[in-house]
Amino acid sequence: MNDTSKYLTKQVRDLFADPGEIVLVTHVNPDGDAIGTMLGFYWLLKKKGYPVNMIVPNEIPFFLEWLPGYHQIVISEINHDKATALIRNAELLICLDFNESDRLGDLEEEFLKAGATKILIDHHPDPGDFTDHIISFTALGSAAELVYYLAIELGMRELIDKTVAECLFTGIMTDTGCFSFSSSQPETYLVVADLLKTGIDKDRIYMQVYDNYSADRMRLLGYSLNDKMVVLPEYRTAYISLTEKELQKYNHVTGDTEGFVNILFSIKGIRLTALFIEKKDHIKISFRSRGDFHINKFSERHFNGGGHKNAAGGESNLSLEQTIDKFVKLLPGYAKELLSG
Ligand SMILES: [Mn+2]
Repeated sequence: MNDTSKYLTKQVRDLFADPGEIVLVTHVNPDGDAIGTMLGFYWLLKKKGYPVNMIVPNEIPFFLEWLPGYHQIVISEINHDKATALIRNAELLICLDFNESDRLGDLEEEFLKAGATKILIDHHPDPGDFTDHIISFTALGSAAELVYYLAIELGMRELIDKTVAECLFTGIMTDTGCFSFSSSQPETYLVVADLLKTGIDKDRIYMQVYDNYSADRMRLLGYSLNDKMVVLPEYRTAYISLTEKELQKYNHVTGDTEGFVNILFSIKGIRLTALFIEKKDHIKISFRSRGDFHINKFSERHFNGGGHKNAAGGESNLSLEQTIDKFVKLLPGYAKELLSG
């Protein structure tokens, strides 16, 4: 092991010499990067011979189910007692792909109470101060790419086999929208090249993630675009909203609305997109932007959310109509930013 690590500090590297019980956690509504990163790291640590477990706060989208180790992940929403016990017994708690403790959902309290040494491994801007160590690299397009670099610095290069590579590739692919954004750094492709050398079938991975939907989901997409899409050319904005009832009508399952918010950029000139989903007790919002419009700051200020410069989540406790009304009324205040460039 060298001492010229770019991504790891010596203290964190030392923690991995003899870590004891490791528990990996990721954020609510986990996406391809959250799960790919978690599983990639899980297999690395397991192959190294370390005791390791994984927890997510809530349901994982079905299109990630084929990933190796998927069924080893403890879902707190379903098995809260087990998740709690794992957190209590952990010696090393590792947070992957998120930057604030409230992203842990119903695990937050238990996590903050836990006596374990805590490490944050992430690529979102402005990481909160809730762990003992922070490994945060916001220039990276995915947490999976960061875990690849950490593996190298931890001397685990030879442990990156096909299983690990499938997981990390999935994280990089999904968080860069198949290399369409957040993937301008040449290094990302070197990582991908190295992962491909393990013999993974990237076309199969693509199909399993993106070409795996039900006919109902396609009909929901058609309905959303035809009946529910609102375009506001004067603010270069487009959005879709869906009620619980509408989702039920199309037999919605977690992951079905994945990608809806990005499709809206196919419209010429659009700079800001949003998807409003009615949940039992709140409205879940996905925001996307193009160019220099910092959607994470917008969401943080108005919708209790956060994320990346061009992709962020948010939520609202108002009704669906009130939430949309609030959103639309905010746009004139941002007209200058939305219309410039
Ligand atoms: Mn990510």
